[in-house]
Amino acid sequence: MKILLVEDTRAIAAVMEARLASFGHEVTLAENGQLAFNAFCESSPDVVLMDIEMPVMNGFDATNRIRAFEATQKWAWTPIIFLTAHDSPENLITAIEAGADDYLVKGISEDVLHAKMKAMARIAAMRRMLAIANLKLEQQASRDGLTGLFNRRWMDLNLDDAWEKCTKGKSSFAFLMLDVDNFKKYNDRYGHQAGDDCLRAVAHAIETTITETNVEGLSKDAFAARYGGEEFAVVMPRVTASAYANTAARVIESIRKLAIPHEQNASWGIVTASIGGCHRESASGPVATLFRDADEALYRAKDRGRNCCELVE
Ligand code: GH3
Ligand code: MG
Ligand code: MG
Ligand code: MG
Repeated sequence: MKILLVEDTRAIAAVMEARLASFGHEVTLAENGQLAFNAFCESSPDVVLMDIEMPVMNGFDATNRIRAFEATQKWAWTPIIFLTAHDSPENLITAIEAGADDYLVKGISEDVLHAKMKAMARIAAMRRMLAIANLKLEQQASRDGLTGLFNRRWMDLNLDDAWEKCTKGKSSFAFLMLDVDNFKKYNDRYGHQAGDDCLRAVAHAIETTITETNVEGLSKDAFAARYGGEEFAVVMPRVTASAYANTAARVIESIRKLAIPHEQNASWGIVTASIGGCHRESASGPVATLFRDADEALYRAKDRGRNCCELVE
């Protein structure tokens, strides 16, 4: 376990550090609250043993700063144990009120220290597992199970967010709706399993293209999502009109390039998609107008014969 030991009295620090190390823990030493806070941010320890009276910054203030820092992070709570000179109920109450989880008397026996650290190690291990599980759950909740792209729920949340920021900053904004052409016929001809594989490949092509345009600086913070069924969406905050048109053309081309055979898709013989898009020079008004405009444009692209982009300025 990684322990941050905060103690200004050298003799006490040396004894405790040696003991903790002999139990197999990795100890980082800080001699005041300020250094403790810095060390905390750098080394993310599993537990903090915190002296109270120290120069520069005392243990209460350091605990406050650590808790404030943790509040900006996900699922962060590191046990902080105050080191006090005396065993008294007041000490416990003060420690808990100050944001600590327990206190230890400095002259504590080796056995008790060992046992307390064992209990802390169990909590640390559980916390790590919980953090990993939470991260996995969050990823699952934001991703579409079939394609791995962001799902509709995630898109809605983040689209609203991005739109609001661009509205405030009067920044440009673009939105694309993509629909795979004659996909019902694809399923009918090749089966649903093949249909699923096709959607995965299409999703991957879209995502790769959007990543490339972000890397190239053509778009910034753009993302793709599975809108539902064989429909996908691309959100592009702060994008120029030409970059938006360029990205739409690239996405369509990346799907053609997959060259997935589709005998019943007009004369092309491969899987294609149509795109309807809209671009705002300066974001304003309700976000729903983006969906409406892109959707209408998509219908026009289908009417024009599919395998093309219909873009509104
Ligand atoms: P259009 O060119 O006008 O878009 O024609 P289309 O056949 O693609 O459109 P339609 O809406 O008639 O059919 C969409 C099809 O997409 C029907 C549905 O079975 C299929 N589909 C939707 N989601 C999935 C999926 O997750 N897997 C598979 N295999 N097929 C799906
Ligand atoms: Mg002290
Ligand atoms: Mg459709
Ligand atoms: Mg379709």
